[in-house]
Amino acid sequence: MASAYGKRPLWHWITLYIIIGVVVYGLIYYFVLAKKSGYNYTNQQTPNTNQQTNPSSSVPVAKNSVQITNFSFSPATLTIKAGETVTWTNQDSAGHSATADDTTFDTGVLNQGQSGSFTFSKAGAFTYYCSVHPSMQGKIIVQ
Ligand SMILES: [Cu+2]
Repeated sequence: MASAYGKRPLWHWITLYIIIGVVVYGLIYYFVLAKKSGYNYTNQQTPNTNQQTNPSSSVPVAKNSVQITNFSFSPATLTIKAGETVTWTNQDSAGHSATADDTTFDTGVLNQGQSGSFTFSKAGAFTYYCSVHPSMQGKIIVQ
């Protein structure tokens, strides 16, 4: 009698624990998954907009730079807006300058790695050349 009473509650307890365990685990798993999928939706949208704004915001920084390489200005013609600054950087081992035909600006002779800048306040087309090598020519269009 005593052993029969002792075995039955044990099986009941084990069965109860398994059922409760499965139900509780299932509920927790369901809510965690539902929350995670909810976060994933916002997480997928936020990095996408960040990736779209980062490249476009880095473009204007390099927009108004002219590289002097292989005895030429690159780009040879640069279009900017009034009030913007153009920076010339000499990549050549030879010295170069960016000197305006109408003497509006002159960077002076730049050695390798050196830069010169000029801020264009007025609209117009400004042709320039290298004072060391006059055959090197470029153009800044200010809108
Ligand atoms: Cu030059």
